[in-house]
Amino acid sequence: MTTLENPPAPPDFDSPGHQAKLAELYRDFDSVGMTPLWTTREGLMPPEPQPRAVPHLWRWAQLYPLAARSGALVPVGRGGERRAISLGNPGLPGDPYTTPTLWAAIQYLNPREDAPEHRHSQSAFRFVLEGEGVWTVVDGDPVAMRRGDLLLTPGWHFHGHQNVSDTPMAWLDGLDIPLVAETDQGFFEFGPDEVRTRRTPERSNSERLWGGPGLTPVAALGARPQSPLMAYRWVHTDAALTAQLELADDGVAGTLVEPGHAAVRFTNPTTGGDALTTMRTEMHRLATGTRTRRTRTTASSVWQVFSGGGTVTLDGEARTLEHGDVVAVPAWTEFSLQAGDALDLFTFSDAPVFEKLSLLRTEVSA
Ligand code: GTQ
Ligand code: FE2
Repeated sequence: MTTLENPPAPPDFDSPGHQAKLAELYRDFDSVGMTPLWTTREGLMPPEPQPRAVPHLWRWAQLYPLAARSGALVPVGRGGERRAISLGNPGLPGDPYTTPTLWAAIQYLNPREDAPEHRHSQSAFRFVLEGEGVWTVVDGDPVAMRRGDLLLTPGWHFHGHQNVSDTPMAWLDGLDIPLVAETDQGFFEFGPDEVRTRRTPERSNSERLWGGPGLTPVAALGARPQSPLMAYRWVHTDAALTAQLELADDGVAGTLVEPGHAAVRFTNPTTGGDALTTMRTEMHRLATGTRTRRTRTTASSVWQVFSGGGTVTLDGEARTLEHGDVVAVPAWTEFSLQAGDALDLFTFSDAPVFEKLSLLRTEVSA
């Protein structure tokens, strides 16, 4: 028995006998799949996020011609489902992921071409940099896709795309594919091989029901996690951004994010929260010459230049921005924008996920 007066002798940690026993312990841990925290903590619990994803910029001037080449060489049909080419982050080699949670891709449809219907648990949106002529049919509702529009395909809604025009069309797809894949949440189902309607109305049913300003159908009151509105039109987005800047110029307080910086978030009209549950979508406008504060956040994001040009600075490294360029911003990367002339950008991020989990942190510097 040990007593306070008679404690056991401490082991001699440096002795060859001790070292041999320790090596044997680690072998035995390993053979049953045990890993001691004391050898792994710094990788598992770093003092702050250390993303494998890196800041990266893709030039539209390179993306579009490559997508067009695939249009000439690769058919769209059952199986492959979409002519969509992901923008893979160089820090995540082997995975077609733009950030650890987000998929950004260029999708391309030839004139008179269809992409068949399917549905999946992954949520999706389309953002249209330029062009028109494609309708995306969401649960049977044809939704026109035109320049500056944001079109939603929330999880588990059937969707197919059809180009009814004589010109090709390309757009940016955003999905939560990496988040859903890495957490084993994915389900997928084929729909009809032929897109189920050839109608091409100006306005989708969803816009006719939900697209009035502040008007909720009484027959459909109540919060829904996903937005029932499938299209957010450029005419409204543009007007809202213009109004924010004009009102600020008129001395109205509280219209801008910061001086010269207008922004709108695309929201779910039944909750006021994000339009999609897993991705935040926003449009930003910087007045000529505006420089944003430097921020970093634990959300990862993707930005696309919609119009104008300027500079993005990521962890101190500045890159010029031109029409259509796409930028990946990993978690905790210091980020700022500078407008040359005026600069409009679309952005999406995984912020709603980490907000719900009380993990989201954001720091703003000067
Ligand atoms: O348009 O349905 O970029 O299912 C990736 C997966 C687009 C789509 C993508 C998809 C889609
Ligand atoms: Fe899809």
